[in-house]
Amino acid sequence: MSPTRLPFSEQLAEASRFILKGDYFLVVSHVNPDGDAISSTLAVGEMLAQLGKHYILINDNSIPDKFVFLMGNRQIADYSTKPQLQFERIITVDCADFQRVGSMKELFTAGIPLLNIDHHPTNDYFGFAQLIQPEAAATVEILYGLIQELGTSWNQELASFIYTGLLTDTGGFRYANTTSHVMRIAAEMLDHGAMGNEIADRLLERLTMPQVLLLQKALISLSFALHGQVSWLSVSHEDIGELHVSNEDMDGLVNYPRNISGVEVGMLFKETAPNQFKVSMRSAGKVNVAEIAHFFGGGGHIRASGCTVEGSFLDEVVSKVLKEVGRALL
Ligand SMILES: [Mn+2]
Repeated sequence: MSPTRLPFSEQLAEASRFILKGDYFLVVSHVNPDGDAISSTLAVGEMLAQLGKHYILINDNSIPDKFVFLMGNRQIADYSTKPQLQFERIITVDCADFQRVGSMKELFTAGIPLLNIDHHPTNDYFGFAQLIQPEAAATVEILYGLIQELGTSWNQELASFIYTGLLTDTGGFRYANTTSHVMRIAAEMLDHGAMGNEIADRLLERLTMPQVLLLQKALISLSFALHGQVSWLSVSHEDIGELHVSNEDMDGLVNYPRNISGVEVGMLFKETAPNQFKVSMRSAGKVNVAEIAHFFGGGGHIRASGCTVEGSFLDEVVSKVLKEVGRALL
């Protein structure tokens, strides 16, 4: 596991050699793709296109409707439709470990050259070559460096991809990862024609009706523990099914407990299947929630992480997680 990390400039040089040497690429990101995953996939596709390479962009899931406007005439194939694949190299983006690609991991046969581009501090350095910078706010911030390294040129679409990943992984340029470097790149992307206001409106402001109806139900479950330092919401498997909510419909829910003053750890318990709960955790700063998620076999960042916990009912899962959160708050 823990790797000798090359200086970023050497990683960039190695990554560009990896790309220049190959001809047929498969570009993949993680299950339930978010703005950074989708934008990174599309940005790598644009780089490969400019370099005259053959490539297929693919995800284990279909792309959520709200991101479709970004794609233009590009496609990200849905692996479940069993598309025709011809490739000799794989590039993964925004995946902390190879399990994150979902069922596509069956394509990761021994010996296939794989370049792992990611910003998660929990990245396990899988693959043949790595371009990993845990200080980066988003995988697209790393791709900005790679684009400079390869000398591919900017256009409105490529700029919009980079801008989108920065915007979504920084919560709209608000989280602690919003560095001056992030803002400088974002400004440069606006100069290259990124449609900043449209991207923010579509990805941060707009709500779907199922999303608001689910919020209405979820708020009834609002709970507190440890003298108000921990708060959470839960959604049942039944509600998810009845309201036909998608994963991205549930994205912002964890922010309600997180944003309450005095709360150090905000959580969302989603019953994704009977007896299986996906837990999203957000920290106000005192607690490293990546460590807690890791304890349960998940991962993520210091202030934002997730894991899946089994249990026959919600209270059982909540008490398992609360025990670890309580320990971290000591
Ligand atoms: Mn990311």
